[in-house]
Amino acid sequence: EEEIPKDHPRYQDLLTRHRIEKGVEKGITHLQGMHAEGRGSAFDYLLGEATISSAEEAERVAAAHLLLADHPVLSINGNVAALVPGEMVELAEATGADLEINLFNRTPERIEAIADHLREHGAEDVKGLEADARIPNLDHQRAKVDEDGIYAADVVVVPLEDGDRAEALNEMDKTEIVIDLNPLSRSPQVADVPIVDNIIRAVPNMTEHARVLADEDEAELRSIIDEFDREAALEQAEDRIRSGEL
Ligand code: PTJ
Repeated sequence: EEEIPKDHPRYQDLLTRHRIEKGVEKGITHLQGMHAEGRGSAFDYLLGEATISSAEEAERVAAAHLLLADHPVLSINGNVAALVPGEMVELAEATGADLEINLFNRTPERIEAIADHLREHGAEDVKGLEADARIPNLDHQRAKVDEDGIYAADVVVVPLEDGDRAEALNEMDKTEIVIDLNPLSRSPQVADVPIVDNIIRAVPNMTEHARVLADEDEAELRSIIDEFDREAALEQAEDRIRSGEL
């Protein structure tokens, strides 16, 4: 990371790419994660590589949900672990959430490598290793969850996956916060709170909002949540991408 000059016009993009490459080398990120990164990078380019106002608002709403939750869980895959390990640990600490590894390409080796990586970044308790429960109506590896983790959660943060798990979690009546640069991918389309932003910007913003909102009472947090319009947030992101106006 030291090799990338900070004043390079595409510094953040290069940094992201570099972290994913390192993740693959370390056995954390799946090779498919590089394709996922390429997709994300293209959408980020169209968004001006900046947090648009509807995403900023969604990040604040997400923080309010996490603070109000009885049992919030942040889901971690190979891309998330490579890109924002320390930032996820900080968000978990600021909101009292658990961290749970959940992989599409699940192998014991990757689970171990990601758990170690999160611990190196300060995580004390990492869930997802037991996988003693199943998300109903989902027939792939992402269905494997911890009974006292995602299975029991009331609010779940689901970053960087275009898939059917989001829908299956919705059917379990969980509140879902999705981080995905593509507003048309399936997960943000079904999320209660779609955050169309780069995870590199989104997670520190959510932590910052959580710290600011930590002392608010329940009624105030509820009103922040009630004022949020998920359709409008998705629409603003799509309009921005289609218009090319930054
Ligand atoms: O680690 P595993 O085995 O669980 O596999 C994880 C990947 C990411 C490989 C798997 O979930 C996958 O293939 O995902 P998709 O279908 O490519 O979806 C990833 C979504 O994340 C796409 O919609 C991308 O636009 C989006 N995305 C990629 N990078 C970022 C991003 N969104 C926000 N921030 C990013 N940095």
